[in-house]
Amino acid sequence: MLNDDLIIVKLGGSVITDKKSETPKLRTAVLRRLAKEIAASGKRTIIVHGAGSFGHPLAKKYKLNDGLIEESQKKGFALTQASVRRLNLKVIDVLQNAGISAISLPPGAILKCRGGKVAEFGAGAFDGYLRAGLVPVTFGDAVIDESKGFCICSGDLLVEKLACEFEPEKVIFAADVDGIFDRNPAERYAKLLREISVGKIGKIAGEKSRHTDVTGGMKGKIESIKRIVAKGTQAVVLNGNKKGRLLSALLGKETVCTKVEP
Ligand code: IP8
Repeated sequence: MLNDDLIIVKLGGSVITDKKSETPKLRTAVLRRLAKEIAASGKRTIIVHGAGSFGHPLAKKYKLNDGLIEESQKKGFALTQASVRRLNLKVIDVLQNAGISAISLPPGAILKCRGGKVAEFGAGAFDGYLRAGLVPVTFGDAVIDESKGFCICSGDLLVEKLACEFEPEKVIFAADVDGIFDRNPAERYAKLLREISVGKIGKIAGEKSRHTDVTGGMKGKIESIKRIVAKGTQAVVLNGNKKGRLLSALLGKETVCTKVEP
């Protein structure tokens, strides 16, 4: 389903929440600005957001990504879903206040995983809302896994699945770093890669997040990007904390970022 006027935007959990916090904490001002940038672009979008401090600490505490091993995890599963949905409703609220007709599509209600990979996917729901001129918003969630009971479905995995189904113009990851670096960006002499081909990205190590990230940080993102770009869609990684970069990328204007080309 080719949608060459559609852009998938991933709002990283480390951008829209305070990921270092062990308790859920929204970064309201950043989220409001990003919402305004999306609205100002006038682009047709699907928005995916990460879970940040609303999901990762709970998912880690109850070992949800290991699957269903013991009874006590069921409580953790329910608590995690409720928490990420609270975040999602806050995101929807901010997007609507910015003038975006955002509607929520919770993964826990519309998809199933198998072995940690998305198996059954409600693409029809996204398509229906897009055709109605609405903006579907989905997010990293705790979901049913047919082989291990349950698992964590990350926002990046959803972006990958959506990109595969909808073949958008591009996908944009608003992260908490300027893009993809040639080594750990915390290291001296780390260089931002402005443009890179999918063939070369395989050699970039990607750093696993230092915080309570159960879904792999930049390392996991690079794996998803490789698969998205291999299907012919351009991927852009930029810093969502820096004003105007998301808007520029949405409009196809030059900005500080990494572009991964097919
Ligand atoms: O923040 C993780 O999604 P992500 C979802 O996109 C949970 O990696 C529930 C931790």
